[in-house]
Amino acid sequence: MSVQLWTHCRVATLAADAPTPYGLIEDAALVVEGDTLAWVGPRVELPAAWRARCTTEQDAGGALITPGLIDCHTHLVYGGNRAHEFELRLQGASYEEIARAGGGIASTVKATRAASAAELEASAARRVRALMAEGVTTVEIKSGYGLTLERERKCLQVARGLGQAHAVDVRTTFLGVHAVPPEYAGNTDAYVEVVLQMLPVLHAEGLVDAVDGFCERIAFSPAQIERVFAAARGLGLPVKLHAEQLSNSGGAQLAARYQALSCDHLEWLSEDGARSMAAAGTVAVLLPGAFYFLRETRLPPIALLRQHAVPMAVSTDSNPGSSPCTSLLLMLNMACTLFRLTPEEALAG
Ligand code: DI6
Ligand code: FE
Repeated sequence: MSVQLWTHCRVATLAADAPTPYGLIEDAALVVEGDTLAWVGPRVELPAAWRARCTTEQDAGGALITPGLIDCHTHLVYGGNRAHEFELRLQGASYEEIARAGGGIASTVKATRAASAAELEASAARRVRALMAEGVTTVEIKSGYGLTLERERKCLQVARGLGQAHAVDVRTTFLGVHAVPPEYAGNTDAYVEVVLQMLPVLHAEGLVDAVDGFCERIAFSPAQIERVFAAARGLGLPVKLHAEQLSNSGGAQLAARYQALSCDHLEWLSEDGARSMAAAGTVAVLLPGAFYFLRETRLPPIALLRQHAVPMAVSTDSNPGSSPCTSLLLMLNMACTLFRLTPEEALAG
């Protein structure tokens, strides 16, 4: 097996107990055995036994090496685009108004339903490759633009296929409760029943790593989300939630009661919500892209998250409506400029 020694690099280990910011090692060495990182540390401390086993030596050209980046919240499998809505918003329409008028997520549902699996795969592959070019090694991909069993399955299969076709780890999330599809307009509870039927089928097919929901007055109520969460946990699946993005509906407390992996967006998070997340170990996923593209003015309560030691993550929310973006590095930048995270918090996130 090949054993490679990499030198002439700085390494940000981000180790929690490191004595330096970023866990930075200035003159570092890495040993890569097969596809495993076998040793990392200051070059002068490389054990002679490891040095002797190295079959090749690589010059990293003075690069800064970080852990692989994780984009933990994307909706990157979809058809069409929403450029027209961007223009409408610039003319003064809000995201919520456009959604209520039948645009928004519903318009992407229409375009996604009309697209073939091959078309969805081709457009999503471009987005995945853009993320990978910036160092992303793990990407979470949600469904939620199909909203029938067959179409949600198609999108989740495309997502799984992207992980097989690219050198990236893909985690899939079933987001059946994303929007009420047109055929159930005015009958949200009946649609929730349909989602409850889809979940065990898609899970049995190995297509679901986690379950998400959109808890908002233009989407699903806490009571409706809770039904889906109870079913997910009953199947042993972890949950996460789009919570407190446009209003405070207590989604964070609900998610925490179901030991959610994360609550995402959180511009309207309350102190009680932050406390619940801290107690449950739920991560706060910050999405500066959506904040920026929707021209929001209310910031997520970063000080509150720090005060209660809620772990923070940063993600693209890559989607055609509220965050048409495939640059996680830009999101790290915006997490600092817009949300005032420190660069170290942003990179760790
Ligand atoms: N919140 C979001 O950020 C995305 N979904 C959601 O529930 C946006 C999806 C879209 O506008 O297409
Ligand atoms: Fe989202």
